[in-house]
Amino acid sequence: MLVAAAVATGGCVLAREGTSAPFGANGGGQTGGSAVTVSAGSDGNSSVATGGGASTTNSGGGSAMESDCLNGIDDDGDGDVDCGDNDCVAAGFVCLPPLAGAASHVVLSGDACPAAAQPMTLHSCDASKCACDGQPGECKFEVARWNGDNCNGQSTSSVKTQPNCYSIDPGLTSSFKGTTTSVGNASCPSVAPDIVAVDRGACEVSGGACANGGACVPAEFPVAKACVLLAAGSNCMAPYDGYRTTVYDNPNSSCNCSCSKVGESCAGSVQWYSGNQDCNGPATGTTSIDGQCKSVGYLESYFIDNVEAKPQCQADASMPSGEGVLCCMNGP
Ligand SMILES: [Ca+2]
Ligand SMILES: [Ca+2]
Repeated sequence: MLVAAAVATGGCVLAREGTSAPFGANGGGQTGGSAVTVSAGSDGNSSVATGGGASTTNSGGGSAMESDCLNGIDDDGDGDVDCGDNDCVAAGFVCLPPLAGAASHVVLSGDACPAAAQPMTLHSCDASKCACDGQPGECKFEVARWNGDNCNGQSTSSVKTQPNCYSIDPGLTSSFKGTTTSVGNASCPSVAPDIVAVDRGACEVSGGACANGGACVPAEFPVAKACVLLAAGSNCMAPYDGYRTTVYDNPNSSCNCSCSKVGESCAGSVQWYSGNQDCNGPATGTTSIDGQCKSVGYLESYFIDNVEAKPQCQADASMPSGEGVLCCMNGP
């Protein structure tokens, strides 16, 4: 939007240069006066102009001043526009660096917009407010038991694949080793369908022109907070690579939460009992099924607990339209 405005005022520049061409001869005062009128009307930023010195100085014929550093117009007809004119540099105006492909310069303001910037609609969705309710899935497992420590040689008991209580008669010192395989049916339903979009407090910069294509802004402008608005999916490039966030200019939509499963992993354990053959009472100990040999000491029975897959869920938030990327020099 801002670029479009700059282009539009560029058209005014051309018209302006035409009228100011004869200014060196004798009609300088008059063309200078009409120039100020054109610039104020086309830009609306006359409040930030450096003053009414333009027409006065122009009529002086030779020591003209750039009267408005934010209008994209070469007010004094010396061929230099806004920040490209030393008059504006001397008055403290600075350039926000340009970035190829940027639709607008933007500043994130916690309060009122600074000079040369106006409120604009940019919302964001906070994915951290979306939540997923991970539902466990099934796992297959194989658990083997050896008499004695260290799982040496072929396993003593047959490989177990079902959750159950298994007894040993007589009780013996044992070691276990087991593996798990996820079936893949863990799931990640969303439990927060909609959240309110957050107003980013964005202000669109309507600064003047810079010779390098940037935006000319007053010295007090918070340059370090400057951002550019790029098309959805864009990467951030220096110097606007300190902070990247997805934003939306659709103010009427709430954020849609969604969840995706990025993986799942199995967890299960073997509990053993040294005082009975029925897996009764509190377990003497427990060990995880993780592919490692576990030497557990004397036992009379063991129980393979429910082995289930826990999903890894990722919450996402999005709005249906108006997506863009805000790239900033620094964080908000
Ligand atoms: Ca100007
Ligand atoms: Ca000029």
